Amino acid sequence: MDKSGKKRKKWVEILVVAGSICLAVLAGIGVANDDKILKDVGKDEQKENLISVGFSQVGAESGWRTGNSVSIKDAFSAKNGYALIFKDAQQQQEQQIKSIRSFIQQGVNYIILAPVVETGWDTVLKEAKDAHIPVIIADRKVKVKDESLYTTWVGADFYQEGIKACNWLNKYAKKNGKKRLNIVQIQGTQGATAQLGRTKALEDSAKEYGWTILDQKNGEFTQAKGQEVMEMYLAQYDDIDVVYCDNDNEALGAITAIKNADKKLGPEGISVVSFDASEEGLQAVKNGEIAVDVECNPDFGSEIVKIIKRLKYGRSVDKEYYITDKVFAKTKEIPSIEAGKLKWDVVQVTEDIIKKRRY
Ligand code: GYE
Repeated sequence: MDKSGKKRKKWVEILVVAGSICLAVLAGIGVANDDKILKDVGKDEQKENLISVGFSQVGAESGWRTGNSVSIKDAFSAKNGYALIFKDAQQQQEQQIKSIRSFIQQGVNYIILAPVVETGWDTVLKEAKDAHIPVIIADRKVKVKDESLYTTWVGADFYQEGIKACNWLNKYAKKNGKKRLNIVQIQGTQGATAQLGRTKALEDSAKEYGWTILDQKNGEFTQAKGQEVMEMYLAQYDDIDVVYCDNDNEALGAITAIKNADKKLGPEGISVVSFDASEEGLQAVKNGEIAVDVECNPDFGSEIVKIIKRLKYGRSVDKEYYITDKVFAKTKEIPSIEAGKLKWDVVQVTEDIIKKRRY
């Protein structure tokens, strides 16, 4: 080899060595960065075989809904072995249908659907069934021609919740010497199971106890709408005894409207009946602003995890799973209530109960 050839070889060697050092340093940086990035991620979380779950949520209209989203996110965490795709549909069924189609396209293992309304799901659920993806319906129900289009449903008995509220109201009216009641209802989203069940219970009870339903308008389960509807009622009627609100957010809005109109809350003025028993709702019960609050517990993420585990291990599941609810009031002047053959003790709201509320 001539002199220049030797020189070239030396340069090549230097470059190779320098290159290797660079690669090693870069790799080192990479490792260091990975460690840093993953420092708070447990070994379990790094497992690649997470179960993928697509969840289509109605929106964020109420304290109940927010609590429900937290419950599902907590239960389907990576730490628990799940990859959750969470989609907020902002109250729109079309958004939910789009999300379900994207879950199918992504080939998720399971779909959870919290449907905004009961009808209009046949086509998209058929698509999920054809793709062999089990669908779990959460909270509100779906009405489909073929029930095999979904695997199971988890939620509350909304009609029974309404009957519980009305049974309490009947005892309360008697205690306060009221023979007749004039009631206005602030309804939830039209066509949602919670609205349908609570409305039917009120209508059936009005017939049974001889109450008058003055009006029923949609408050969309929100505080702002609840207030707006109550303002309309107060402008139109001067003989309202009770406002029956389909959830706590509407009740809180109605209370603001009643206070702004300088009307009294309670048996000498307008009594507020509500559902959910969220932390804010219970606070209003304790303050004597809501007369009775029938619980609707949104914290059932871990129930759905159990159902999915059963499905994963090839076990059968029931078609319906009911979540049980309590009844809350400021005092125990009405100690218990009944719905059909069932009986519940009324729970008196304490600071401790409010503090422990998760939603
Ligand atoms: O009562 C209300 C929410 O479907 C049970 O929806 C649910 C209802 C709940 O927005 O607060």
